[in-house]
Amino acid sequence: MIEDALIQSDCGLETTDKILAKLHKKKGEWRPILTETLKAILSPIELSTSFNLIKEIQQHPPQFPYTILMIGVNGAGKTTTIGKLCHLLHQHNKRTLLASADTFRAAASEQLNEWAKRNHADIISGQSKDPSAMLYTTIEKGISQQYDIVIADTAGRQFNQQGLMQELQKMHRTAQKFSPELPHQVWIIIDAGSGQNGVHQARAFQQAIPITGCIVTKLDGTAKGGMILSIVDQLQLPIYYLGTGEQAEQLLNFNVDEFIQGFIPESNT
Ligand SMILES: Nc1nc2c(ncn2[C@@H]2O[C@H](COP(=O)(O)OP(=O)(O)OP(=O)(O)O)[C@@H](O)[C@H]2O)c(=O)[nH]1
Ligand SMILES: [Mg+2]
Repeated sequence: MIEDALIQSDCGLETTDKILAKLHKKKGEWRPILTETLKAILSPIELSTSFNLIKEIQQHPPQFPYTILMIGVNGAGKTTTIGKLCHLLHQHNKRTLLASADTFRAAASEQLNEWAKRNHADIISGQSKDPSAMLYTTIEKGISQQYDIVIADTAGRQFNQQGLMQELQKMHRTAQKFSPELPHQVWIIIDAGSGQNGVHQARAFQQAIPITGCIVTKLDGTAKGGMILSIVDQLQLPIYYLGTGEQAEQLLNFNVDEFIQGFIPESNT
């Protein structure tokens, strides 16, 4: 029964087997054992529970703006999540500069511009068709005008589109031209509804570009979020934020204990 529940929650076969093996080894009430097992799986990313973007910005050396690349497949929620981050940053009086490096569609820039305007972020858009050139110009301005943070929106792409994956590598190299520390973060955005496919996406993107963390969106839908367990179990990627709706405030910090509490059913049915 637990096996069905785990698979239905998108834990995936491998991670489900691992959890079941631990449950079978130990005797006693299943609930505390399951809690302990999930805690052990999530232990490599325990620190992401205390991740605080505002503190990170304050603590990193000020010569460069804190720089984040947002990547992922089409429609995962990259642009929306950037909008939510702009909201958070503005609340903490941080000056944000966005790079609209999704140069594929005019509508992509408009959407990001809209989020920027509503949340008092500045944006560079439309100056070049080359995403790397856009990123370069943005970081350059970020440095000269002493922005706290630069966030780059990228076009959605499928991981088998080699040319587009190389474009991400080029963007990464472009950021590194300023300093080997840049970009400070490369975050992959994953739709919770994509289930185990989300884990494949993260693995494939990870092979192209050094991902530093993950944001899982659309947890307000029917998805149970078990894929978070497999992302951590199989890829050891930290989860930094969860998206729980389309509004600016609907972004939660990831918290291991809260996640486990929400994941384990209240009663043994
Ligand atoms: N319910 C819900 N919808 C979300 C969430 N995050 C994003 N969305 C919606 O998902 C859709 C796609 O979001 P975008 O932010 O445009 O996704 P994207 O990754 O930028 O898409 P592309 O640029 O086309 O690759 C939009 O309708 C968003 O409103 C979330 O946490 N919950
Ligand atoms: Mg987008």
